[in-house]
Amino acid sequence: MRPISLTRYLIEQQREHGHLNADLRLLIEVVARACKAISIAIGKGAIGGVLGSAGSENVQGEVQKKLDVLSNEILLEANEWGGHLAALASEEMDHPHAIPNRYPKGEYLLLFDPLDGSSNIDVNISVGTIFSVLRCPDGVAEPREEDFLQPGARQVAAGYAVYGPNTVLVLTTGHGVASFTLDREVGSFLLSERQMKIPAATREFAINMSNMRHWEPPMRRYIDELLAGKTGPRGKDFNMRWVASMVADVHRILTRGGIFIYPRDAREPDKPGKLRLMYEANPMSFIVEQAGGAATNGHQRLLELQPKALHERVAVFLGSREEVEVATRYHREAAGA
Ligand code: P6P
Repeated sequence: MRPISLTRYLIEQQREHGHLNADLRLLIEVVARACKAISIAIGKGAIGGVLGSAGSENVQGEVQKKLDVLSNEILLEANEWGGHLAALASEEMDHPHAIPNRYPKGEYLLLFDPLDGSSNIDVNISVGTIFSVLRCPDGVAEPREEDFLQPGARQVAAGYAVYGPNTVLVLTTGHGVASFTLDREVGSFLLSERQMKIPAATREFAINMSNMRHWEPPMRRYIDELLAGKTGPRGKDFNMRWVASMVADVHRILTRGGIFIYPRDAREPDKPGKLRLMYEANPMSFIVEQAGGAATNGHQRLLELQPKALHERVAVFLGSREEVEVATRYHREAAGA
């Protein structure tokens, strides 16, 4: 059986569901092509002169790696001219990026974290690109920040590329989750799985345990029970994985189950969490739900949150449905819900 390319898959999805118009198909293919270029840049490592700091800071006040800046530029340049976007937004840019007047505009808003987990770059650990697609509100010619502030349930597509031992693009357009593996010789993403499914039950959790003393009580309760294993109320032993690259951790969970947690903690009590809602939590939550998993902020379905700011942060509990439900129940009980 001939391998199925991303292009062919998208055309088949269009025929089957009729939800993928030409502009959305173009958007996905352009983003995939940009991820290919990012994968090649990352793959050069130290010999590519792309490692280390760029000597600048992003809107989050984080030191930018050279590859953060390069990945952002690759995605901007790839998406400006196609006529499929009304505007775009990135973790690396303070404000939305307007499509230059010399190019036509389209109906979609693209948001992305161009290189998530970039602190892992210099130690050769998997990193990734995360993207989210919304519709531009009708009648808005020059989208501003508030036009991006739509609940995650309004996404029309979302995906990520994980740059690991192989480069894999994972995509949902609202009809399940498919994965594509990059054939580096041909330069094409080839379909590797049509319908990724997250097992409802799991024995594997992903959280940064070094923050334990800063967690709220229901977070402590949930993790203490996992650590108690067979001897505790859960009656089974659990395993832990933490890559500190959300894309890598989420990809493992999509592949074999698990729960990923980045809770709020007392280190910065005014922040609801570390991860960003618009271009990390929302796209990953859309993908996880489409694969049969669940995603909350510890209290409610993450995709229903009404964003208030482009770079706002959120607590994230996502993955195997049964575990997300237990952890969320504990948080709701503690809040008296
Ligand atoms: P910590 C990477 O910086 C990131 O945004 C996510 O990809 C990852 O899950 C998390 O932060 C890691 O955070 O506190 O463990 O370094």
